Amino acid sequence: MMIDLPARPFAAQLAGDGHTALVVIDMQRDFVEPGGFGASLGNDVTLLHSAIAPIAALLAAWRARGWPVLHTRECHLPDLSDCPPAKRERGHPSLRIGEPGTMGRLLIAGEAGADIIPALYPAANEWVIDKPGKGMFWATGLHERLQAAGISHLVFAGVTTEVCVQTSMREANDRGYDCVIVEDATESYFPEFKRAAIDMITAQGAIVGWCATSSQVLAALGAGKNQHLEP
Ligand code: C5J
Repeated sequence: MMIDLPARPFAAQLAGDGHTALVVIDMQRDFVEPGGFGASLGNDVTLLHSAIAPIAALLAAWRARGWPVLHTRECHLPDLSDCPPAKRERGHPSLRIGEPGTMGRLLIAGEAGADIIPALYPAANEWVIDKPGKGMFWATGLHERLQAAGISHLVFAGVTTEVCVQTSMREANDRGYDCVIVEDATESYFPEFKRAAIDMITAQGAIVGWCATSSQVLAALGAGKNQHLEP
């Protein structure tokens, strides 16, 4: 069963019956809270906070239907063997990846800062994908897992729009997934980059995918209904 979704640049469809996963990118304390990696780069982390409530609403809708949810965390092994110099030595942060901050070592798996913020914490049955890159397919084995689960459509939320969300969505489109980004459920430290990223994704006839608001997605799903109980 397909579900019609009003979207930009034209109407999209989502696959029903659990074939559409909600993808929540990197809603980690290290990006969203003071003292983390995002702040070490000089960013105002409060700019990301408006995405939290829309993501929570999407999570509730997916959970009510029993549809698949996956969360990603950008993080590295404690010995940094999966963090190339091309990433670690980039820019002029006050602290680099792996150095100790107020929430533990920055972007290191298992540290408090690398975990998902409490408001959006994964449920026990949800997938949590630790990724060393910006894109969610690099070095994660995710494509094979999605294929095995019969997932064909992905709805994207999270941070930051033009970095890890956009990279993951482009990687997903190249692998054959139909993708929608949820405009109010994604944020950037740079509002103009968010706008530009969404424009690039949706330009040229949805060259990477579609864009919809969380209200449009929730309305299309008939939020709160459990599709398995009320087909
Ligand atoms: C960044 C991300 N901004 N999650 N990561 O480095 O977008």
